[in-house]
Amino acid sequence: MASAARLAFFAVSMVLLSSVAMATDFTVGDGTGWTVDFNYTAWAEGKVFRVGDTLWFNYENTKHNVVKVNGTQFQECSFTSNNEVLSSGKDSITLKAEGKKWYVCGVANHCAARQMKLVINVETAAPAPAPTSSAHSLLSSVFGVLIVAIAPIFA
Ligand SMILES: [Cu+2]
Repeated sequence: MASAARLAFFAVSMVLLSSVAMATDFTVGDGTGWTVDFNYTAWAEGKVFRVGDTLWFNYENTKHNVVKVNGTQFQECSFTSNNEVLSSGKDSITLKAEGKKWYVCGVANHCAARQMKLVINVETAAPAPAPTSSAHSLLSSVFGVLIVAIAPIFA
């Protein structure tokens, strides 16, 4: 029984480990980065952004920046000195709350004329995923072992 109990403990540990929510890092524009004439709407399409995930903006900081704006400012490509501006060239933004987030480039006409604008919808943090198939099959096999180990006791 001792080894079966150890196996069961191991299986439960594996399931617990696999249910730790995984945060995702997104590089905006992937290999292209944050630059002019790239369709960030298309880039964001189909991606699921969740609280805890991180956006990375990679760009030449002499040519671009990242301005956090609201929906109206996003539509109009207008913002004020009150808007937060990131300008390191390698900026990370960890998504802290649900809802829409808007980012534009504040340089020249990059927002209005060169597509440097990104809107995403942030969803709740990832729910604990179902056990992965490997952990699941491990668990099943451990139950199998347990039953085999226990069955003789009741036989
Ligand atoms: Cu720009």
